[in-house]
Amino acid sequence: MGDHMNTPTSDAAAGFGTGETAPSAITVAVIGLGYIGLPTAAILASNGAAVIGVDVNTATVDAVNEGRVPFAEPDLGVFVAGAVSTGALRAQTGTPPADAYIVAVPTPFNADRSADLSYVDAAAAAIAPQLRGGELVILESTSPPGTTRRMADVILAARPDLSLDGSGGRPAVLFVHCPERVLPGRIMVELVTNDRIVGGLTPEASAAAAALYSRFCQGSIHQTEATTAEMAKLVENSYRDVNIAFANELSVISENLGVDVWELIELANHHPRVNILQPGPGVGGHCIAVDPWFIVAADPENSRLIRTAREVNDAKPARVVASILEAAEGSEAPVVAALGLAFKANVDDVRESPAVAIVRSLAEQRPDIQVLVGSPHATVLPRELAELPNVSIAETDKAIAEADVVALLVDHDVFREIRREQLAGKRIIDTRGFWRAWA
Ligand code: SAJ
Repeated sequence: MGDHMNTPTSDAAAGFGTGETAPSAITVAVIGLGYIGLPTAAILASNGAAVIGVDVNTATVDAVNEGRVPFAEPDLGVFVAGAVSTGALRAQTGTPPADAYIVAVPTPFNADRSADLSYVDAAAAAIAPQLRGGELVILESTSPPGTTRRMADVILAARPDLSLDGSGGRPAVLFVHCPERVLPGRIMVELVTNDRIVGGLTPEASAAAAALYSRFCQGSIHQTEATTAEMAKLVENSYRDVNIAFANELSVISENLGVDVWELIELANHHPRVNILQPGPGVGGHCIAVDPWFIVAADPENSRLIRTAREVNDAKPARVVASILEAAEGSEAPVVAALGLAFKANVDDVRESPAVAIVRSLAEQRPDIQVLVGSPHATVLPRELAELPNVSIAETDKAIAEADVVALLVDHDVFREIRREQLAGKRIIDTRGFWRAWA
């Protein structure tokens, strides 16, 4: 492991860019034009590569070919429109021949929380017939340990005339894992400024991938082997999950002891080696709430802390629902204002959002409770909530005015405008410590 850390760019990298000279012409196929694939395709196309974006969704392909972006991400539209207009970027549904392939397809989890690798397998099967030898095949999708090797196995099983390392006189294909760590909302900036990890199945593969990314990445590019690179991404998000779970566990213990958890954490954090994160209504999003399970699945017996952290964070929404129900006791036909639906502050993304889970559970358990959702970023309810008759969306001030119980679920900045008088006489469930100064 790590035996070829920081190896200098070798001859194998020739053609993939970097060095003192200007990057040579290269064709890159980016498979999967989602939140990661499309920005990567656009930035490569803006840095001298001829890029072909590949997606199964014809609406996505059409949008890109018209220079449009099918989802919201600052600055991405400018890059895509520019690259399409110069001919550096185009999209299609079929996988073409190319010098390098970047696979950025979804890796969701199955009902048993094992990873669903069917999209990776499909991408590998489509790449295999196009290879001649010498190409880079890069997996960017967040993946369980061993997935890069699995992708290589799928491809080399279909192409026994090729190899990993040129053995037996068969041309080599360069397989690499290169995890993305960009923050949605800042993708076009962080693609350029973040450090990257490239983990090849061979040192030559790592060096070639480092050369390709150096076309646009201004951060350090760290070379390692594939499983370490796969684990690095999972470990970063698990580290955060475990630390948030510690804060969430403290919030439950503190409530039982009658202690203000935010004051407790603030005081403990005065210690020079203590830095506790903030408790909340649970952990959401499509990364931190998902990735730790890939580690648990890889070694269930030895990942007790990581699994328990997930369970602690996943248990938090039910705890919030119980607190809201307790606060609603005694009101006839109670009205609850639920403030915020997103998975975190100041974004509109509701994927795996604990706030959505809380509203849904509350409304399903108690049809007699009216839930008014005050959500600055949403004008319609997400699908999970839309069919519930006792949930509706309302302007925030109106929701508060009509409520018996006000539950703050997301710490959006706009909620700072809520005045103390508006909350007078209301029972408050403040999952983010937003109003603790008023307590
Ligand atoms: N949260 C808390 N308390 C905290 C911090 C966060 O309850 O003190 C909650 C948030 O409200 C949210 C969840 O955790 O529900 C996750 O939010 P986040 O801001 O911690 O992370 P994400 O999911 O937006 O992005 C993460 C980032 N990873 C790390 O910080 C290690 C990002 O760099 C990754 O690129 C991204 O996951 C990803 O794509 O994997």
